[in-house]
Amino acid sequence: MRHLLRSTLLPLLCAGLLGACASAPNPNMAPAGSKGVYFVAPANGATVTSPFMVKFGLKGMEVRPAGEQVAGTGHHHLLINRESMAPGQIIPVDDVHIHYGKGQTEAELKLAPGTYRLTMQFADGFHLSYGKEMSATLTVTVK
Ligand SMILES: [Cu+2]
Repeated sequence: MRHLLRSTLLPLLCAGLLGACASAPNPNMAPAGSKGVYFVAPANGATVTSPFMVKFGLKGMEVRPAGEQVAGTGHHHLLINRESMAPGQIIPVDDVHIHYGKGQTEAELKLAPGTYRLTMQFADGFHLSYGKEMSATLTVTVK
């Protein structure tokens, strides 16, 4: 009986999970489209100890330090407990909008214990958002 449950329910469970992935893109995987961003680390739903490393993945565009607007390039941002920003919106500089304007592709993040929504947002050399298409959001718990 136990064996039967495992062999019949597991594929069903996986199919259900895949269905969920289709509606909400996996923030840890390069998107299917020609461009996008994704978290190399941490994993969505992970529990981490502060400080922890955040690693940024990028597809279809190039990282370049801030200061100049060059087509097809930009730098990473991390928005804490914020969703993606509309295309052309300037990303503020404050505690919950962190700029990686030197062109960093990874960074150490210090957060107080709690559960957070982290949004990667790619933006051009003048910090103007490339919009939802160039963002990824995950949940992480800091213990
Ligand atoms: Cu910026």
